[in-house]
Amino acid sequence: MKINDLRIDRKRLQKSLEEMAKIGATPGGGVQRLTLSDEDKRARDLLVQWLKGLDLTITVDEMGNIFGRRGGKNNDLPPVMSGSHIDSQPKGGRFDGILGVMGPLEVLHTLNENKVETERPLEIVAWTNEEGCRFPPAMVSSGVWSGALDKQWAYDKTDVDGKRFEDELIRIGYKGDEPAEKRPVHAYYEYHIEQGPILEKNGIDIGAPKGILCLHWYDIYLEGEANQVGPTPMEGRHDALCAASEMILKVNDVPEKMGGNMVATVGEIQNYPNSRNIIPDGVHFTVDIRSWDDEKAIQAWNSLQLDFEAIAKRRGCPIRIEETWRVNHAPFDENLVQRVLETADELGHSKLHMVSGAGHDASYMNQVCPTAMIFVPSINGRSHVEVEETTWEDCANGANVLLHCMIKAANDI
Ligand code: HGY
Ligand code: MN
Ligand code: MN
Repeated sequence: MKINDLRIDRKRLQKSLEEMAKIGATPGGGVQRLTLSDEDKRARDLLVQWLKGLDLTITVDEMGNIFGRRGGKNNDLPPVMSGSHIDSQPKGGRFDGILGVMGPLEVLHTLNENKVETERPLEIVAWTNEEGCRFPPAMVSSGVWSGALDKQWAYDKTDVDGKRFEDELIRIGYKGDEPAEKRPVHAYYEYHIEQGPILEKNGIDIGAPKGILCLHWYDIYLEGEANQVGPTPMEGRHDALCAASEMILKVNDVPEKMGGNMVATVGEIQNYPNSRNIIPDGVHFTVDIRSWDDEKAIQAWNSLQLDFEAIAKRRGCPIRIEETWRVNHAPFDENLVQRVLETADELGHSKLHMVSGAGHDASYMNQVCPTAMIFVPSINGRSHVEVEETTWEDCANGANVLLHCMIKAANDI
């Protein structure tokens, strides 16, 4: 068969996604595969089994990143790599991340069965802890691998139950020996659902992001004064939850205050002692700010800090702020992005040059090698929810674009 006529096996891709969706399946039709959980382990074991079935050389590194390598004619050349993540949000969807692992798996399967040889080796990767919900921050393992984050700092991160990242990695048997250190990669493609409404709204098959917004994460801790809600007058209370409430609305207002092209969200909050007849004396909440303009995101944060300090002072609730994590916006390699657009064209798909509001491991890979992404539509623009959905046809379309982008890149000399 001529290379240009190669297509992935749509049914096999669908079946692999359906198999993975059974691991951590939730009653609402989504998945819960929190990073380094038993469900994550089962999905990893299944992936490794499938990688072995394709005769790939498998390595697991110190961060639990799983690599599968398919040799080329010249194995001294840096590989073409494609991957994403297996872990999910607490009530996540059946496509976020896993499509970007099953896609390249299907690509390699298609190349094997058609006995296609490429100049360069090809590698599939499943990055540990892309979501960052159990162990903040997100994309931590591609961050360590790319040299942007410190391995020990990541190892010492704890979840709400105080379990350490490294201990959980050992517990599930995926703390590998391979150093989690960058090495030359010729091109990195990440295949992912859009997780937003744009492609569907415009009736477009394939998205080619020009890059990913910056992501800034902060943690805010407030101290109040607990007391019986009945006898304690309103005057003179130090109610940590009221202080937090005022701050949370400031977060919601800051994008407009900064002139737009920004999102800011409080997604997580813990309130203590969280009893209906005790005035709260402790609150922790998170802040997530994203923009294409790194500087503007920092200005937004500086403005919020001033607001927070003033509210904390007025309410007599001492505040502690942690600047948890920042990753700059990631402008992708223009040649690789152009290749996605051209390949979509060649395959007869409509395509759109856009921006990714969601963070991906490609944010860090973009710091160490030429990087681009391939998006397919999210039905109703929903993601990080159990109803996350992409049609099987769209899944196949994106995988075919990935197939030909990888072949072209693997034959670049
Ligand atoms: O936060 C994100 O956008 C990604 O899901 N980690
Ligand atoms: Mn994802
Ligand atoms: Mn996600």
